[in-house]
Amino acid sequence: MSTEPEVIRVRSLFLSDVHLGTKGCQADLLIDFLRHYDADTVYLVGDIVDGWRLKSGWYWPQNHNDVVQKLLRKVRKGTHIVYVPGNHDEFLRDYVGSSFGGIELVDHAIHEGADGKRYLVIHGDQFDMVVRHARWLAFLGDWAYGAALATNTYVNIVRRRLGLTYWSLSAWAKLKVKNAVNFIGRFEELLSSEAQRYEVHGVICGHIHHAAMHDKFGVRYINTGDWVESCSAVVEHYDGNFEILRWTDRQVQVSAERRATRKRTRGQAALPAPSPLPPVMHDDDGDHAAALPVADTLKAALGLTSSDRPAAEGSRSKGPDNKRAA
Ligand SMILES: [Mn+2]
Repeated sequence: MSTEPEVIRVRSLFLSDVHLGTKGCQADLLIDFLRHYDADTVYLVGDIVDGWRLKSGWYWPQNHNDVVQKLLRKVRKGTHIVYVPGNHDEFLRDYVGSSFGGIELVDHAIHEGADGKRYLVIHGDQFDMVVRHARWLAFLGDWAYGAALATNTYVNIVRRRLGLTYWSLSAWAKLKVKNAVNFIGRFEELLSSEAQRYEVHGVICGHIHHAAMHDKFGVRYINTGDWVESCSAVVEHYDGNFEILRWTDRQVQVSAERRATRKRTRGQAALPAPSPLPPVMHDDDGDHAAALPVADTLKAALGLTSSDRPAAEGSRSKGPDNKRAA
């Protein structure tokens, strides 16, 4: 097909904070990105599906489903996909050690780069509480640090039970604009020290929706950004170099290239128009494997299945001679 983009193959691809299931998710841009990039290994670094939001109101448009199908298709074509759940998709933390459609769910991962350097791959929400109270914790020492990490998880379990949304560090930091830079710095420093604790060369994370790559804190710090605002991803090329890609920038370039291609194609001798094909699912890549029922699986994992199912038909309980108490 003439409109098929030239695919750039990379060694690894890191994505986080896609927030499927929310209106803010830039699913179309992500689908376009996934058409342009293929990788040996894809790491999904948390908050890919927003379980918190889905639980309070089901929102699952076709293009969100397409993102998942696109990833599953990559698995079928040989890509190794590793999913490290974050706080918004923490319901998947119950499934760590298993896999979904070939996507491997893990608590955290150690990525070995082309140059042999090792990186801790973790979402990063585990450090919210520590970032918030960094000064106190530094004063109180290791014990308090450990306690804060535990409290972070506990507070959010309680909030979830109460039906409250996850307390979001990034949203909170944004509200306190003056301090946002400080919070980002603290987060980066903490994640870097976590990498040192693991005795690896760096950390690859997400969570704060702020793509970055530097060595300010003694190890390499890489944040993949998000697909709500910045539409960024991190790739590792075959030479071991990492690169942050911002698809909102690239998108402009890509659509210009596409327009140019279309113009060139139009200039060629017109061929008789082929008869239209019947629509085949929503996968335009000629892969006709049965689509996995992603929405049903998500509902089941979120515990939404039973309440959403209509009552069984043909039930006698509605019959007039049924005298059982309700
Ligand atoms: Mn997060």
